Amino acid sequence: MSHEDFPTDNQAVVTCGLPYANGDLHVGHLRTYVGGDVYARSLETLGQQTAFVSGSDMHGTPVAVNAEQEGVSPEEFALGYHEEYEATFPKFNVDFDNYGHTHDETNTELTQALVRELDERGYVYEKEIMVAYDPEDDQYLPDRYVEGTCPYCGEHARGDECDEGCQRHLEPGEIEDPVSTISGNPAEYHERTHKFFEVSEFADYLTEFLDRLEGTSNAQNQPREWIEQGLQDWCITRNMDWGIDYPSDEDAESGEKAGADEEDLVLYVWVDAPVEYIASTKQYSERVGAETFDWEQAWNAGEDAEPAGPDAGGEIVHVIGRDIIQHHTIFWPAMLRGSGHVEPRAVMASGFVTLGGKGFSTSRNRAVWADEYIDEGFHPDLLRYYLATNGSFQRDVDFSWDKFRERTNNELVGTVGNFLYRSLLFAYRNYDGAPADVDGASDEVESRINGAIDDFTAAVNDYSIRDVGDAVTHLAAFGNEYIQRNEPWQLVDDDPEEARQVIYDCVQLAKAIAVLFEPVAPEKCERIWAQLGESGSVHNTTVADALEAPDGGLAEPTELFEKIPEERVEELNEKLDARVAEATEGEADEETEESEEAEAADEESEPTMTDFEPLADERISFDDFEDLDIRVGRIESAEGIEGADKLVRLEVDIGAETRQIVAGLKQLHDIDDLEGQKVVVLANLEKAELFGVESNGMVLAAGDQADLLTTHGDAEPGTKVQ
Ligand code: B3M
Ligand code: ZN
Repeated sequence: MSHEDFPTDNQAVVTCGLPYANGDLHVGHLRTYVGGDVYARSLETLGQQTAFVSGSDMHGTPVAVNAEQEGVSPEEFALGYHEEYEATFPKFNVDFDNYGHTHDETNTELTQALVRELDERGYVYEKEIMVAYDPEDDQYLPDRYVEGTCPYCGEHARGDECDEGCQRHLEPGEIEDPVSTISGNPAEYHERTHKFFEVSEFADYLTEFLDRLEGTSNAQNQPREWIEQGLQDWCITRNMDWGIDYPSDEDAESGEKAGADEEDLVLYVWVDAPVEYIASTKQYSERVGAETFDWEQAWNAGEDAEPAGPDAGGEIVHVIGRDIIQHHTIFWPAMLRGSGHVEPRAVMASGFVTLGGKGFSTSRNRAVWADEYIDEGFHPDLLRYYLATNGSFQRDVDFSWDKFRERTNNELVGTVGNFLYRSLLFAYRNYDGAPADVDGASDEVESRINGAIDDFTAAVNDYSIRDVGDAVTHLAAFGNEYIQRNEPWQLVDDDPEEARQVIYDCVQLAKAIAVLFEPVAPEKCERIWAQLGESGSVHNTTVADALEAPDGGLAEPTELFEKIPEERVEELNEKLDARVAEATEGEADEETEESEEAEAADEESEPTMTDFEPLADERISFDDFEDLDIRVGRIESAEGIEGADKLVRLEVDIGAETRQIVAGLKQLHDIDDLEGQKVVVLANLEKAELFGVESNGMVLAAGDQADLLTTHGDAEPGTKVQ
């Protein structure tokens, strides 16, 4: 790995957290997979050699408990969902180079080899611990087979995690008042010998690792706290038979089934699940050949590998949900380090998705299911755009059909689609393609495209897929402004040469949009590519192609995106409400909001919390605060900005002067109501340009809806806020 900017000369591996093979996928789940796919495609667009891999998580008690409740074997149960996922991801253009599962031979072998390596290097020891046991059913009760009281906060908790209280990972034997989730019988604690991985040995290493780690800031800050609180060693075996057997010494030589003599001792699911990242890369390598992608080089998984230095191997980027940060920034890097593998370069941890402001609830059918979305006839790229660009990756996003419609209609239809259609149609009708006899794009357009490439590259290096999308919508908004300003429909008669230049520029912009928007909207961009008469697939292009001369010939343009009518949204909202009502029919009327939340929180690894971004860890000094020049202002005038769905150009009186400020306010505020309002302005923010308009300061507002801050007394414009 390097810490150089992308693209580097190394191979990159982008992974997505493995979905537990135990239920249908909904829009909430798709955020991580769409995010990973957009990121992997963006790296490729920068020219970075990349493998994009994942697989289904087949083992563990989440799967075993559900299978038992349905009366089928865990293998049959999990394989069914695995096949469903394998078929669902491509429907959203989530295009893994390899999608495996944790129960296959590759993962079994690599997991056992990795554990053996940890053992040989002295990081594994045995310890007697108390394990919950159901005497009536004669069954051990690991993890989610047991529930009880959290020893740390006293809340009701699952055996492996305090999901309703303090969110801690719980080790076997920790939960108090244990009860079987299968039979409801009270459990006893029995003493059993288990294997422990010495995570505590890695505290210093992990502290340094976190300083190097890139990605979203939540993935760096939270684990620092856990390390400070002291790391516990980690029990890596379980008393059950569904899972990968703990490798015994003899197995290494004889290759026989491991652990036969140990009573049903398998590896904890969180040991073999992340190894699937390596296994899936290996399967990809084996399919395409090591010349194309060398998994061993990427993961540095040579048999005699010493602990790999921070610079060894490929660029590993893990894309996950924020509920599994601890596993990816503490346990997994320690496992990699302790077995001679490469450390991750970055962890991108996404926020959850809520539905109309509330949590998804699969038992109440309060969800937009992945298949349902497709069956409703919506194009996958619309949802990709929504999920990828609706807020920063680490924040929670809300999905609602209303917002989905609004963003599709304003941004995809109004900005991107509109520019492409009007300019390509003009070119097709007047010149039968890109105008000939033009000596390349104008300086202005070339520099705009270069600017978009710079923004795109910076976005990838900031791990911000939202900025990847924004780089393109801004370029399209510029295109609309450019064509409007130059009025080629007038120029065709007045100045035909100039008209040819303007339209050539527009075709060049369209080509650049196709190249740079492919990571977010791959299928739609293939269509633009075909309309542009370009050969091959836009998937195989890189940023440099954005400035290559257009092919010349054009196919007859058609509209790329369609507006979603308001009635459609009403219909979809009604359907959802009816479904929730049906699912909850017969439930007591007096059911409170609280119990709904508790029920929602009970869902398996579901994004259910409508919480806020965590409070910033780092304190700033009073001096730092004093550096902010915050003033009372009064809005003198307000007008919308063409091509931007939320932005408003304001003239704001801040006492000493009147400033032009661009603010995203249209979500909540009517433009006509803004004039005369008192606002709070950060006056010494550096200037920025938004949609081609200079913004000189920032108007403060709360939340995604941009609820404007104001004053309540008679503070005049210019008054300092302190
Ligand atoms: N199967 C899913 C979860 O806990 C879990 C992820 C494994 S990633 C290696 O959200
Ligand atoms: Zn707790």
